[in-house]
Amino acid sequence: MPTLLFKSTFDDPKAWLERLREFVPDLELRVWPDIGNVEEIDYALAWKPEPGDLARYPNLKVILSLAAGVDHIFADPDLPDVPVCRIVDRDLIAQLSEYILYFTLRYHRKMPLYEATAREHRWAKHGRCEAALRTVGVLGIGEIGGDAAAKIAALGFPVLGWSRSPKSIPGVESLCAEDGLRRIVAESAILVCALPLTPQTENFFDAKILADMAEGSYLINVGRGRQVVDADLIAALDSGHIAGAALDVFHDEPLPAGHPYWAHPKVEVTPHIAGDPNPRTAAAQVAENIIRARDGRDLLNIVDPETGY
Ligand code: OXD
Repeated sequence: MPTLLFKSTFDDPKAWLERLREFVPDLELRVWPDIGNVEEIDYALAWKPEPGDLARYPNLKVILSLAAGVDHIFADPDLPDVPVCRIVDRDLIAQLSEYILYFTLRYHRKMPLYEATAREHRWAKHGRCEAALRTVGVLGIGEIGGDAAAKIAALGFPVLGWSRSPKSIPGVESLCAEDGLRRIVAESAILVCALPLTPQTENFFDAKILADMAEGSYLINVGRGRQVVDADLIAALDSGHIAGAALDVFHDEPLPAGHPYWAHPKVEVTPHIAGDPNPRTAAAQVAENIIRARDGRDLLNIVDPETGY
C-alpha cells in the first residue's frame, strides 16, 4: 500500500485524500504529526516542511511540492536525495493570472485613486491612458507568467516578457539576459514578478533595480517575498518613484502585524492567495506521480535542482 505523508499546516488533508483516492484507491495518508512508523512513508506531499523533517523517512522515494514553487523544499540543507516534483496545474495558473490581471487593470484604470476620491465624496476624473500606450512587463514567463502575459496582451497592452531562454507567446515580446532585463525594467509601466526564488533572484528588487524602473511605475509580486528588499521598496514608494505595489508574498508569512507594508498607503497586501493549490484539479498529477514512482516510470514536473524550477 503506497503511503503518503501530508506535511502542511495550510492545506486541507481531507480534501486531498478524497481526491487522491479516486486515482490511487489503496493510498494511505499520514497527516503530520500523526505519521506512524517513519519507515512506511514512501512519498511526501509538502508545503514548507521544517528543515531536517524530510530526512526522517528512510524509504522516501519522491517529494511532491504542494505548490508551483519549490524553494520551500530546497531551503532544507538536509534534503534527502530523491526527486522533487512541483504542481503545474491549469487552475493554479488561472488563479495567478486572475490576480495579475486584476492588479494590472486596477493600476491601469487608477482604481486606488478613484477609491480615495470616492471616500472624500469627490466627483473627480483623473484622466486615462490607452492600454496600447502602457507597457506591461512580466519577469518569468514560464507556465504562470506566460499565461498572464498572453492574457494581458489580449487586452491590448504591449507586453514584454523576460526569461532565461526565449519564449514564443502570442502578443508577448520575449527578452532574455542583462540587456533584456534593462529594457523590461526601464520600459514597463506595470512590472509583474512571477520569478521562482533561486540564489539569482533573491533580493532581485533592490535599490538599483527599483531606481531603474520607470518613474511612476507599479510592481506586482506573486513570486516570493525574499525577491524584494523591503526597505528599498518602501524608500522607492515614499519617494514617489514607484507609484504602488501589490504584494502577495513576504519574507515572513504571515506578514507580522507590525510590518510597515500593512499601513503603507501605496502597498496592497494580500495573504499569499494569488494561487492556492486546488485538490480538485491538481490531485490527478500528484496521484499520477505516485503511480509512476511505484512503477519506476519517469515523473511529471520534476524539478532540476540546479535551476530550482
Ligand atoms: C506556489 C505558491 O508556489 O502558492 O504555488 O506560492
